[in-house]
Amino acid sequence: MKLHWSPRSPFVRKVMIVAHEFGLADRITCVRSVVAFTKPHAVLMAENPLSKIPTLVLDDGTVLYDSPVICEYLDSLHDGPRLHPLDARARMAALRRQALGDGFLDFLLLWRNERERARPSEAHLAAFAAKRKAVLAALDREADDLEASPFSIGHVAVGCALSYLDFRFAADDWRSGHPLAAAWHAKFAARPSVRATEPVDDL
Ligand SMILES: N[C@@H](CCC(=O)N[C@@H](CS)C(=O)NCC(=O)O)C(=O)O
Repeated sequence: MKLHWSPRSPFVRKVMIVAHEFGLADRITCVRSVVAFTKPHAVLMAENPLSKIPTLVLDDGTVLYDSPVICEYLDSLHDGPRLHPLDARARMAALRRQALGDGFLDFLLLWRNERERARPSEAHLAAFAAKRKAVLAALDREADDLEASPFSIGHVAVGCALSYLDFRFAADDWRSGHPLAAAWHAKFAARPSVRATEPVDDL
């Protein structure tokens, strides 16, 4: 399998964490693909017209995107405990948490782009800050339940989003005021699959 990949992308990291959890990383050939909102990637777009990573190309040429789809595919390739539970209630909790983590990442990426513009929009920056506050408060409330429930795709997404704060918003002291989320994240960060996929600013 070929993965359009970057060591900086939190969405790619979700995929690689799933791969490492189940011993699938060796089956994936990572191709460094440099993407940016403002620079559509012509080669990548031949496989994913959205010009986004992660994009996975299977050996038979089938193309899969985005990260939820790729993660669910990888989760079908092993006999271990599923990251996408079959039980309806547990599955909805896992998928909602994935939506929360992915949605958090979506606006963190937009925030990063906005603050790098010559004249950032104050309204956008204020909206991102309000959402950050609400998401972190929600995660702190959920932390005990995250800890108590089996590791799922929701844990992967939430963990990657919190780790992305450390990577790209290093001045954000998000742990203060959110001790339960911080404690949960410390355990997440210690997993071998998470340690094997630390982000690297390689360019
Ligand atoms: N919903 C997508 C989001 C992927 C995404 O936004 N990836 C970023 C890199 S971290 C990207 O490709 N950005 C390039 C662009 O938006 O043009 C997923 O879950 O895979």
